[in-house]
Amino acid sequence: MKPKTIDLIGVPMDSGKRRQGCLMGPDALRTAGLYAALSDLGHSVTDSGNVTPATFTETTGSHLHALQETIAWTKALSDRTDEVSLNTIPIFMGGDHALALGTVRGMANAAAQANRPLFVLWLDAHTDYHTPATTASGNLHGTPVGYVTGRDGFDSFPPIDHPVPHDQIAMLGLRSVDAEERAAIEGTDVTYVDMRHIDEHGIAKPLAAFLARVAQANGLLHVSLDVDFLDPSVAPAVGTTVPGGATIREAHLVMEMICDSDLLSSLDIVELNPFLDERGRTAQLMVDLAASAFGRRVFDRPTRAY
Ligand code: 4U7
Ligand code: MN
Ligand code: MN
Ligand code: MN
Repeated sequence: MKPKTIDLIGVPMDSGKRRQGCLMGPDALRTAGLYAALSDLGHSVTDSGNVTPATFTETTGSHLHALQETIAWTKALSDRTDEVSLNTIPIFMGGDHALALGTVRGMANAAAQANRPLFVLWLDAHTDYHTPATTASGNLHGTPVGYVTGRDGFDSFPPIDHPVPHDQIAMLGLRSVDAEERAAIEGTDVTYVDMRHIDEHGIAKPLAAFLARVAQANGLLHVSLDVDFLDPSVAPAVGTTVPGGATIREAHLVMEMICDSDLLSSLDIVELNPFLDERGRTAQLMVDLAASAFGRRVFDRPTRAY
């Protein structure tokens, strides 16, 4: 992989759900050595510090948790992402998954400016396809895909000028989908790949097909990596544990294939809750996965004969 310019952007955001702790995520990723892991691979890395939202006044009486705070973060993050030059790959160090309301909205605007289609790879146990009207938990980290695809009901959020078309989204690792999400997403062209499909056919096939479509369309690729994509036995530092997730090797393979495609234009690492971690192992795993996406290999090519 050719040397890249990478911008580490901390997003100490915790408003997307009630269980707190993701605000420590950026510092846990720093402590686990994200900067050094990427610069040791020959990339030019900057740590731009943390984003802060504008001031907000929380309203009460809504079934949505921390609505105003999440709106403030969405504005701050889409403005920050709008600024990113397409020659730089931002890595958004979360923070919970509600940060993707802002990062994906911002990347969709940046892609539209450059006249290129934005593709989104969603690595998650969940589809995160709720709207404020359908979420039963009221936790907005379950809504970013609903928002960026232009679903109704996000009234006080910044308007979606460039909805991401459903057929430019692939979700891998699914195993917890609410009835309303399932009903809404089944009629769309989203590529949704659940764990059963991965068990049966492997993770490489659907990913290779998606990456080929991105390349074919000269698209930008935003990858959103939710810690709960992985099985909680190997990635315990997450509030929403769902058993039966991706293995360490499946996750590395995804990252290695993303690297080989040379298509990655932005990355979220989200839902890391260091308060729930075991001696930093989940933070370390996330750093190692990021390194795989940026070229870390045992060998550059397989052995010739065996
Ligand atoms: B995450 C959930 F009900 N669907 O809406 C909800 F199962 O960013 C979970 O993927 C959402 O971790 C999980 O609260 C959001 C629940
Ligand atoms: Mn998620
Ligand atoms: Mn999830
Ligand atoms: Mn979660």
